[in-house]
Amino acid sequence: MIKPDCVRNKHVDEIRKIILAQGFSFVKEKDTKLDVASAKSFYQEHNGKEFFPSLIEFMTSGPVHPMVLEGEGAIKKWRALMGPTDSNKARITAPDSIRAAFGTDNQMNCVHGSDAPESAAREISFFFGDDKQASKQEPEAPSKVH
Ligand code: DGI
Repeated sequence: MIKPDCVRNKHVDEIRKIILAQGFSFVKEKDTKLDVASAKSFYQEHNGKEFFPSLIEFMTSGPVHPMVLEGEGAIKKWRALMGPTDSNKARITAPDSIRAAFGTDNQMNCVHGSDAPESAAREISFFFGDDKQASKQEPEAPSKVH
């Protein structure tokens, strides 16, 4: 997911190009905005932490661009491409990462990535579960009338 800071700063196209150049393909993507309840649900594992209120405020401050990426070892590969959580640390330890290039600090860090297949499944369903295209069933063949 491209977060509100990077959507606001118009980095979506540039980040999409980086993603494609790394060999990922896009399965789904959309522009949307998180409301407070959705953001709290998305980041439920951080509920109760000292930074949680400001994280929710940031994540609801503008549109986000969730994407479903496909590729060999996609979860690990995307997390490496994102870089570490803190963009300032990323600039030192992972200078070629997206957070190093476009992030500001440990909150406004431009991108999110699922950290395991289970969270990827949950997060894909969170953003795209009501996607008509995704849940579209082949229409049943009409039964023949003899
Ligand atoms: O998987 P990550 O996004 O790299 O990191 P995470 O799952 O530990 O944390 C989720 C988000 O929460 C992270 O992208 C930014 C925010 N966050 C994490 N640690 C801190 C934080 N925000 C602030 N302000 N301070 C923190 O220490």
